[in-house]
Amino acid sequence: MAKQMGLMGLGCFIFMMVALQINGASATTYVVGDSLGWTVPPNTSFYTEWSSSKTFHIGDKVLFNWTGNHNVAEVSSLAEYENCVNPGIVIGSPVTANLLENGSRFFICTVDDHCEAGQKVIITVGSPTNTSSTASPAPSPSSASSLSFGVIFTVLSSVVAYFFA
Ligand SMILES: *[C@@H]1O[C@H](CO)[C@@H](O)[C@H](O)[C@H]1NC(C)=O
Ligand SMILES: *[C@@H]1O[C@H](CO)[C@@H](O)[C@H](O)[C@H]1NC(C)=O
Ligand SMILES: *[C@@H]1O[C@H](CO)[C@@H](O)[C@H](O)[C@H]1NC(C)=O
Ligand SMILES: *[C@@H]1O[C@H](CO)[C@@H](O)[C@H](O)[C@H]1NC(C)=O
Ligand SMILES: [Cu+2]
Repeated sequence: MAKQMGLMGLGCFIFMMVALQINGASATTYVVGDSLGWTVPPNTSFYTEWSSSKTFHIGDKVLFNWTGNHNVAEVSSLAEYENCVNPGIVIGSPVTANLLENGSRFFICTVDDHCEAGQKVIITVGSPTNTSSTASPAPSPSSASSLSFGVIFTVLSSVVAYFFA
């Protein structure tokens, strides 16, 4: 009995380790703009370049860090983002957006003309949003997850086989 409990513990442990690997144990917090932070950028493509240099995953967070007179507002569409439409609601500071699902989130600063000057960013999780006619094709689904599921099944079958042997 003790031996069986031990085995069960081991099985659960292995299962959890593999499951963690699937979910990507390394959830990352990204500081928007890195060392520049959240401010009026040196050029209007700054945050677009910053964002496209990252690959965001479900479970990651983005942190807006600023000093001085800025804010963060989330708008609901690419059109509102492009037109710097002020939603009338700002998110309190410090602002951390939790990326809980695939898709694009649109963030702007509504102070003065900061948004028009490029203080806005699109955070896309999963397949890229069609933000231009030159939108790159979605990355093909990686074989990594199916591989990991294969590992889970192998491990589980081994544990089960051990029990019934
Ligand atoms: C925008 O500014 C950043 C930081 O100074 C620079 O690295 C980048 O090349 C600039 N992009 C353009 C299109 O000028
Ligand atoms: C936020 O910005 C300040 C400087 O403006 C910097 O000292 C601090 O480390 C930043 N915080 C994070 C979490 O990056
Ligand atoms: C999110 O998108 C990625 C890449 O497109 C995909 O592999 C994954 O299955 C998606 N997850 C969900 C929950 O839709
Ligand atoms: C992507 O955007 C371009 C230009 O905005 C548009 O012509 C095209 O139909 C869009 N493609 C998809 C798949 O939405
Ligand atoms: Cu601002």
